[in-house]
Order: sequence, then structure tokens, then C-alpha cells
Amino acid sequence: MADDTYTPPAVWTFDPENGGQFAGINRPTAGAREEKALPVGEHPFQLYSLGTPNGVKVTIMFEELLEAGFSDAEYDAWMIKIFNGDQFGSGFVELNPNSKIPALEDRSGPTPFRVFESGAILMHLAEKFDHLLPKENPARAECLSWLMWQMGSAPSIGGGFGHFYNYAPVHYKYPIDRYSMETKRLFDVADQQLAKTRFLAGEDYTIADIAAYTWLGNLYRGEAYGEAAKFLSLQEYENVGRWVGEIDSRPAARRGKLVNSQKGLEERHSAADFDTLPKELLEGISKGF
Ligand SMILES: N[C@@H](CCC(=O)N[C@@H](CS)C(=O)NCC(=O)O)C(=O)O
Repeated sequence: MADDTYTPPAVWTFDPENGGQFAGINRPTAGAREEKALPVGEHPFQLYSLGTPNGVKVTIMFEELLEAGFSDAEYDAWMIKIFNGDQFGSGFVELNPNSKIPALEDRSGPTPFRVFESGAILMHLAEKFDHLLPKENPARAECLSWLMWQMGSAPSIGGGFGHFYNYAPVHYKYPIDRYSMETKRLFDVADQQLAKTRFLAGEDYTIADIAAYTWLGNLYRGEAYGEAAKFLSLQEYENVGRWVGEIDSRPAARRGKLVNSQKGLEERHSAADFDTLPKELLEGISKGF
């Protein structure tokens, strides 16, 4: 055990200097910090997001819906620059009181309404278009279980492992050990399931795969948190690797990963926007935001 252990005071107080790379944005309070309306485009769905693993879950879903012929799933994707604090503008906070991307406004009916949390957005779109979420049990229960498994595991992988291994201004063994173990355990859960089934919830691709792929795929390919793939020996998880490769080859996944990304399209308003990108970006694997 390190000898720089910390004895918590009776009452915690916020130290704004202690946020590392996130010092400028993290505070222990919620709510809008400035008046700022959101732009609105012409399509039935208005997405306010960024090409992070949570963000691209939704853009991959939209691209899957459009690829499958659901032309009513047209969307405008607006970039929310979280390091500039866009998530604390009043318009964004009205859509998501939790101030995190992604946030969606569904304007397809007479009364627009909000949907926030990436898992809720995936479910909403899947139900609305009856696509990538089985209707009958047990397949439906299996899909929702894996979706919620992913939603529950992301904070350990991102806020835990990613934060302490990659973003924290100092490295401490205890949290890195703790979250490395948990991240490897989660990879093993997926790997053992994918040894039995082609996709997480069975033989069919579902929203559970979209949700888990954006996180596990980035890490597996070595595109997240510096040297994390090597540090965690992720190549061991061969079934995860097979599944990541299969989803990587889906055109909708490739397009979705390029939306709200400085490397791809900062904003997306039409399928034709992708034609402005270099071909190798659409044919290859894009690398996060
Ligand atoms: N549970 C949420 C998590 C969303 C989330 O953590 N978003 C991050 C980017 S991946 C964010 O907006 N961070 C900005 C902040 O923390 O201020 C979801 O799945 O939608």
C-alpha cells in the first residue's frame, strides 16, 4: 500500500484544481451555466452529441436504420464540444439535465420530446422502427440484459480504468489495479458469451452489440487510453476480437463512427455529407473523435 494514503475529512469540499484534464468542466453541481439555445435542423431527429463511444452508439444506430431503408430515421447531428462546456448550455440541459452527450430530440410527431442516456435512445429508436430489438421473449430479455450490462459497465471502464490509467494527473496503483481487474473481467464476460453465440444476445445483431462494440472495440483495437490494449493484454479475448472485426466491417458502423468527429464530419445533415470525406476513412476504421 502506498504511504501517501488519504484520511478523508469529516466533510468533503470541492477542490477545483483537482480535476486533472477535466478540471475546467467537472463540478459537483448540475444545471445550466449559460443561456445558449441549440440549433435545430429539418429532420425528424435532432441529435446533440460527440463521436465518443457513448455518442457513436446513436449515430451507428441511425446509420443502421437508414441502411435498412427506414428513410423516416433521417437525422441532424450537431457537435457538442464537451471540453468547451457546450453540455452546460441551457438548451442542452433542457434536453439532458445530466449534461452529458448524447441527447436526442424526437420531432417526428406533433409534440417534440427529449430522450437522454445512450441506452434509452437506442431502445427508443429500436422500438419506434421495430429494428435491432427482438419483440418476443426470451430474445428481447436477452438483448435488454446485455444492453443494461453495457450501460452498467461503462463507468468502470471509462470513469474507472480510463480515468485512473490515462487521464488522472498522477498514477496510483490501487485504483489502476482495481479497475484493470474489473475491465478484464468484463472483457472475459463478453468473450465467454461470444464463444457461444455470434452476437451478444444470440445469433442476431442487436442494439446490445452496438452499445458494447463502441467501448470494447475501441479498447480492443488499441484506440483508447494510450497503451491500454497492451497493458490489459486484450488480444487474449479472441471471441471479442472476432465480433469486433465483424461489426467493424458493417458500413453503417463505419459511417456512424465518423459523425460528430473532428476527423470525420463535425455535423451530419444528409447522407451526402459522407461523400465529402476521403474514401479511406469510410473504407477503413476510423479512430474515435
Ligand atoms: N450514461 C451516459 C453517459 C454519457 C457520458 O458519460 N457522456 C460523456 C462523453 S462519453 C460526456 O458527455 N461527458 C461530459 C461531462 O462529463 O461533462 C450515457 O450512456 O449516455
